[in-house]
Amino acid sequence: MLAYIGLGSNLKDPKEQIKRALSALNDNNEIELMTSSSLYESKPLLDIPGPNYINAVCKIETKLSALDLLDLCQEIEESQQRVREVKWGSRTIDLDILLYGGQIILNKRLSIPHPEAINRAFVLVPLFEIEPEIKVPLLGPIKLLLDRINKLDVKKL
Ligand code: ROI
Repeated sequence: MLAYIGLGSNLKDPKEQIKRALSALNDNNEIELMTSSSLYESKPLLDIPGPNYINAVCKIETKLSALDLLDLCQEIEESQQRVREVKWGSRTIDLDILLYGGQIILNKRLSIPHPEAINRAFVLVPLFEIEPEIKVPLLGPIKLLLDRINKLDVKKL
């Protein structure tokens, strides 16, 4: 299965956090890391006070189920001592499964396509960089999704 994961960090050397998480994905036997986007910098969403975020998106090939992939993402978050005191608060590392094949998944632990992330510039811009022709289930071609948002919100590093 092809899947896309969004990564974000705004604490404790964010660029290093993203790189560590990408290596952890790559080191896993059940995952082949196919591509990762450039790093992008943006202000915290909704102008919530805090350091700027670094974000990236990667494309993986995996035989893991969506829920097993979620477990793995959460293990990686924990191994990087994720701090997340409050919802919308700063965090050392965040891994979101954005897309899992063309599947639509809705259960207690997982909503795919990721309902919030997939509308955000810091996800759409790096996803477009690595997969300009992708169609997001339920939502359509990424090109059209990008046209609706303000791409100036993110700066390519
Ligand atoms: N803001 C930005 N710019 N990037 C993120 O990855 C991010 N992640 C979050 C919230 C707190 C919503 N804000 C963010 O979870």
